[in-house]
Amino acid sequence: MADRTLFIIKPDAVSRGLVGRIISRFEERGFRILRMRMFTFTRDQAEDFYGVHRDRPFFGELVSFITSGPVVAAEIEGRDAVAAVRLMVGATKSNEAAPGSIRGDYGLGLSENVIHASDSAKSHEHESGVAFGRP
Ligand code: FUP
Repeated sequence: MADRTLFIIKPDAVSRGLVGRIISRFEERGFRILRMRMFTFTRDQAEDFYGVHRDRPFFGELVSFITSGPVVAAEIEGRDAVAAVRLMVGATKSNEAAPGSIRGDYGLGLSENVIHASDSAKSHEHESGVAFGRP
């Protein structure tokens, strides 16, 4: 199915100068960039973005990390976008992510895992509302 998803290049990857390389991977894989935005999450935006994790013990750390510097959000379109992009991103923990996946190739830790990608059409809708603003 051709569909859409969203990814966020996190502050660790932006500060390490990995933006171009990461975007290229998606372009080379045939995804089309629909819109892209560089910004820094406010605390309120981060708490909204990661709302599903609100009651988890790592929530505070997650919010401080994602607000710690600029991110690049992109909405992309292509075949099986949600599932294919999650596969390209790799496992949550960088040390468990397969070589060849983005986290497996660049990730340095659990918070510092380079990239976020929506895990469903519903989270894509919610997350792109936070990242790009709701109409
Ligand atoms: P993912 O979908 O792979 O980005 O992972 P999750 O949605 O489960 O987690 C979101 C973020 O929370 C991860 F990128 C890293 C962080 N996290 C922790 O810091 N500790 C945990 O135990 C699990 C996730």
